[in-house]
Amino acid sequence: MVINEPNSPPAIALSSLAEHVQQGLSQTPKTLSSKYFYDETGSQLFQQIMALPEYYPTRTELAIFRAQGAAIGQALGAGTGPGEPLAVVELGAGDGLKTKLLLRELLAARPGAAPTYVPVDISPSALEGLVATLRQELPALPTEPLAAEYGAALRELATRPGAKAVLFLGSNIGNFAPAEQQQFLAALAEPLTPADRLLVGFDLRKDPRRIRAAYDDAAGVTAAFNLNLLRRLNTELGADFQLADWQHFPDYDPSTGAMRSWLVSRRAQTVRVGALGGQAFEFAAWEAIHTENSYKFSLPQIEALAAGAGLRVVEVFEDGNHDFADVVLAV
Ligand code: AVI
Repeated sequence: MVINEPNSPPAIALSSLAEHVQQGLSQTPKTLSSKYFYDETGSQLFQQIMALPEYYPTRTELAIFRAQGAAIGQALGAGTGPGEPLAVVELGAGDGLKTKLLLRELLAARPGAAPTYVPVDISPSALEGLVATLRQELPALPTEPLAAEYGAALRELATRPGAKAVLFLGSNIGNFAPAEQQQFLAALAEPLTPADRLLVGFDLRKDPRRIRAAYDDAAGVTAAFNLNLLRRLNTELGADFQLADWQHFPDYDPSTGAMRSWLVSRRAQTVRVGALGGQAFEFAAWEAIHTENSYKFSLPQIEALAAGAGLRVVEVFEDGNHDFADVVLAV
């Protein structure tokens, strides 16, 4: 987008981040997307979150893969002969820690026809780290990393020939608003053939206090992760957010499964954004910016979501506590 104002010298070409901030902070309630959490600092903070005692999803999904990795690997390759090429496309791969377990299973089950791993992530630094560890740990695995947003991953799926196993783990699906969850699954399903498989990780509904604590850890790492978004706007867009004037606030609604995070303004204040020509945004005392959804699901809800996206549930893998589910889907 280009803004041309009368008498203003050169037009300002806005980055997508600047455009997003202009739109998000002009609406009511104000909102910024969690997809912008993941600059280098944000990705590092997310790594720390995944190791926090309160943040159970990552270690629970890892436990599912450790206990049932062989069966999951089999379910993913079930539509494809062992000699046929298979691409494992992972959206939001991050450090790939959990996926390596599945990749090992697929490599062992397909001698002479190693799957090609296509990790897609918005963070180039996270991908670089992942590719470096894969080279050491799984040297036989052909890897084609893609530093891009989910839209590019969908295009990759639509154009890549051959059988595919698509991974969308970690309950990343919960970061979408409900209407978008179905739309996104439908877009993932669109290019798939009946031989392809989709594996989606869903964080399940549970004790609301445990859920809220996972997003409000005692060490304050999740607060730093949320606040890092404002630091990023200061650094990249020349905004003047005073971080001490903002408070991380998570809230969980057990009636809808909506886990939401906010940044709350501790006082009335004006923030200017250099990249928007110094545009000012007013915040009332205790006004909130919505920054993240992390929806939690029930199994019937997952079935309905899949059906609405044109997918059928092939198999469900859960931990013994029913905290998390990895669901194999097919068209
Ligand atoms: C990446 N995503 C699934 C995480 C979640 O649980 O929504 C991001 C996160 N936000 C706060 N803690 C973790």
